[in-house]
Amino acid sequence: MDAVKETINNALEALHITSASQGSPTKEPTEEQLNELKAKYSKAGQEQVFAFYDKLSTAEKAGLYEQLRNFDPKYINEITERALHPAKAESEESKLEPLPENATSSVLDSKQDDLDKWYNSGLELIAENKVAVVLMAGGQGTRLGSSAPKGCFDIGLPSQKSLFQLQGERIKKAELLAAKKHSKQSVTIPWYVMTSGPTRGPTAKFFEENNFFGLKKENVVIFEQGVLPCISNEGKILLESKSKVAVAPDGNGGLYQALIQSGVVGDMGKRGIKHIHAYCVDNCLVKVADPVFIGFSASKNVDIATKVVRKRNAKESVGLILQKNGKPDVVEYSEIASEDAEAKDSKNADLLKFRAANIVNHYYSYGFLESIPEWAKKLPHHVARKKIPFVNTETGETVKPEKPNGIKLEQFVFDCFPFLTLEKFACMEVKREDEFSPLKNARGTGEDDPDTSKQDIMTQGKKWVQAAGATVVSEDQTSGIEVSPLISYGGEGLDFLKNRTLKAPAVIKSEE
Ligand code: UD2
Repeated sequence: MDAVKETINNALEALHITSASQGSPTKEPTEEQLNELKAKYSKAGQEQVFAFYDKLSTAEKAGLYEQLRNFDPKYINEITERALHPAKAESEESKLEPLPENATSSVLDSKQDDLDKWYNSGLELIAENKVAVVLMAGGQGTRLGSSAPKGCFDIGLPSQKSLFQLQGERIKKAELLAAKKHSKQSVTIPWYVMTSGPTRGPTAKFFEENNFFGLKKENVVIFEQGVLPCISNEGKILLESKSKVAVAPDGNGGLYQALIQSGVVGDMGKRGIKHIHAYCVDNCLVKVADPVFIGFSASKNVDIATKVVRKRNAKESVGLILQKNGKPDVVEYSEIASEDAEAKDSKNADLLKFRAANIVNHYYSYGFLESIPEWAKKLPHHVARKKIPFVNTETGETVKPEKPNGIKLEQFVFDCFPFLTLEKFACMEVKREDEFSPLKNARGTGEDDPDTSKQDIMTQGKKWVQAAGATVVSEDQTSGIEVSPLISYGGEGLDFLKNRTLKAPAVIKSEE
């Protein structure tokens, strides 16, 4: 049986798909190992996790031991304490300020030749195989109500393409544009896909079934972020069953540890990667490996750059990029004080003072990712109060709570921004209708849902083909044109449509 398992694991390994837990452990710990672990948990006041241990089967004992061995209960207590009672830095009440003008650039009012310069230098860096992409796809998409990973979601395009497919094809097109411009045989933009426990299997399967969306499978690396135990309101680690700790993904800030522990940063180093684009899976308009953004960030010689759009209104659920104590920072929508969210620009009362909306669209220098081990442990944890099903360790019964009974600890990907000085940070404002349409809510919500995602893609494609000289006719104004990313990355290369009349809705998937 082990030989077969070995063969399967080797095959998965070769496909860059290693199961996080290489099959569940079947070996029970020795008496000494068990007692050592029990002592560690008792010392941290977390001995309740062993409440049912003696009555478990051998496999269950091995599984629980293996899971508990991977946590440090003392560290869990520390981060819980810090998350629940953040240390009030002496200048905690310090004012939040928008970023200074010189830390930001806006595509909205950049000169065309700047945009062209950034585009061309970005394409050159891609052609030199120095650019990689990291996709954060560990979120569980609870608000969307779909059980599958968000990237698998079909937003209803005529092509029925998923978000993963759109993104994979944009990578392919960026490679082709760079190769053509620089007369290269082939160019590679490696795609590192971060998943979490719940999304790993289905994501790996979806990529396999779709043949990596036309990319070479050795250039698509699926890796997994860490998990953290769920904690009761009394600070106790919760059990999901008698033999399993309740855990949750450690937030998109878990990206940094995962990049190191999964060997992704090492792999980037081997490939000579210097510039990394990291983005959020649910934005159907995302410009993956955007040459303009890469060129802009490289030209500023920064460690981190972030794309923002203008905040829709004071209530929009987006983080706000700003400065705090002279450092770049982001205040999440779940943590912003309403007076800050509502504050108006001192020079223009029609504008929000804090309007640089975070869209989880970041650039990193390779050097910065190499420095992760120096600061990853300093990344704070945030508290999400949740209803967490658990086993009562006194009675042994499973409880499905009616109201939040505990917390999930998560890290935010932008919490490392304050580790930089403003000189090593840049911010690029882009047009919302060109680059941001998040899929957050279930169909029918009317905002940030599958229909708004589909509409934004079709409207963009219609704008592109009209700009190329085509005429679009349609029964109703809202129907648009889907342009395959393999035909056009950002609206370029559509001259073949000049003087053509297109009946919307339609898909442009070839150049005939
Ligand atoms: C995120 C941003 C918020 C704003 C908004 C815009 C963070 C912390 N918050 O809020 O500021 O930009 O998006 O749409 O970035 N993810 C993981 N692992 C996890 C949790 C999330 O990979 O454990 C990924 C998730 O798959 C997605 C991205 O991180 O690609 C953002 O996650 P979300 O959609 O849950 O974040 P949201 O909408 O609360």
